[in-house]
Amino acid sequence: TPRVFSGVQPTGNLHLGNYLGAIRKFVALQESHDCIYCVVDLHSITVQLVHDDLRGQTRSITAAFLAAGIDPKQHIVFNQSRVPGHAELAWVFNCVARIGWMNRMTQFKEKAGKDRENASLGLLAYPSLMAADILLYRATHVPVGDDQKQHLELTRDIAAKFNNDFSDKIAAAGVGQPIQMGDETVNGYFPITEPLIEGPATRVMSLKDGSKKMSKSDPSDLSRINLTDDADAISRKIRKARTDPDALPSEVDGLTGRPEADNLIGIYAALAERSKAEILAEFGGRQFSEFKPAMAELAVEKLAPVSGEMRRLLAAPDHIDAVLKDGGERAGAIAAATMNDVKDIIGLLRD
Ligand code: AQP
Repeated sequence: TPRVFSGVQPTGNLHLGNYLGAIRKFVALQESHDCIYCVVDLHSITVQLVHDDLRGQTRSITAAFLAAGIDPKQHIVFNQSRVPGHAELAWVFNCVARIGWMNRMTQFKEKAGKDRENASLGLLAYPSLMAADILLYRATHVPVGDDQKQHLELTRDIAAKFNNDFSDKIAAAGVGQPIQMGDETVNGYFPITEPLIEGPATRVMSLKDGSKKMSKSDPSDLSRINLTDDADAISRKIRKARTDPDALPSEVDGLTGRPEADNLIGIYAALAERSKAEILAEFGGRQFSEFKPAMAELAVEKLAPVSGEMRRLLAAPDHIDAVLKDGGERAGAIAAATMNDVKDIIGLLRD
């Protein structure tokens, strides 16, 4: 079975972008794939080192996974820091990757801001840890939002360079496997991971600015719908969402140059699990004042069961903790086997 890996950082409230761009896809992939879903707590200290309640945030993301419908028995749910292989393999990848590759990452440039010299070394190396998360399980597919595309390309570059630089060692250690690289099949160790970035909500934009992605770190809470918002908050935020003065177009082409309209229609389509064209066939010609209440009703209908179940799970977090412990043990067994192979390939002495 193809293996899926993906992660979410425990840095603040989950929003509709995280849900539609990532978590809901995680749920769908369970049917056809062997899935590993991780709360990437080590990533969460790259921007802000000290957190008030990192444990609580970690449990909250786990609750969202479970409430959305991820089955932790059939698949694996755990928090990253439980499995030492993530940090260990990231070190190896720090030595595989080149500084220039990291300097080119747009997320680093955005998050480091103007004072780059003062960003943490961890923030620069973030993509290397992300590559380790994925390749520790030799995952073949990674469902993510569009913002992570560049990091996944880097993961592919790291896997390819490792396979290439160590090709003789991989063969000598007897741990190679056929790896598809474009049209070619080579003997390598790490797969060249395929990103799964598809559907109408790969990049949900801010409700206040159609040119910025919806983000946990946006200072304005009105810019995003949080998974834990109640019906009133959801309706208020949608009512206040920025729009242009025109009526909705009847066809998708009519959304060109109207980023806010495009975003709201995309969100509606994703929530309804229908295409943008179908939504516009229904709402074309109508004003936002008619569309917004319908959108709010749909958002509440889809999100309320998830947030209700999250609250229930978080009220007595023993179950969450047990899921993470069990998931950590099962992930740890896969990771340990990979690390043994990697040590053998590199030539690090072990028992
Ligand atoms: N706006 C978005 N639209 C679609 N998908 C999104 N994702 C994030 N924002 C959007 C996807 O959610 C997953 C988890 O993200 P993360 O928490 O690991 O990292 P992030 O991308 O840094 O999330 P945020 O909310 O935007 O936080 P900040 O404000 O820190 O940048 C990923 O698959 C991501 O693609």
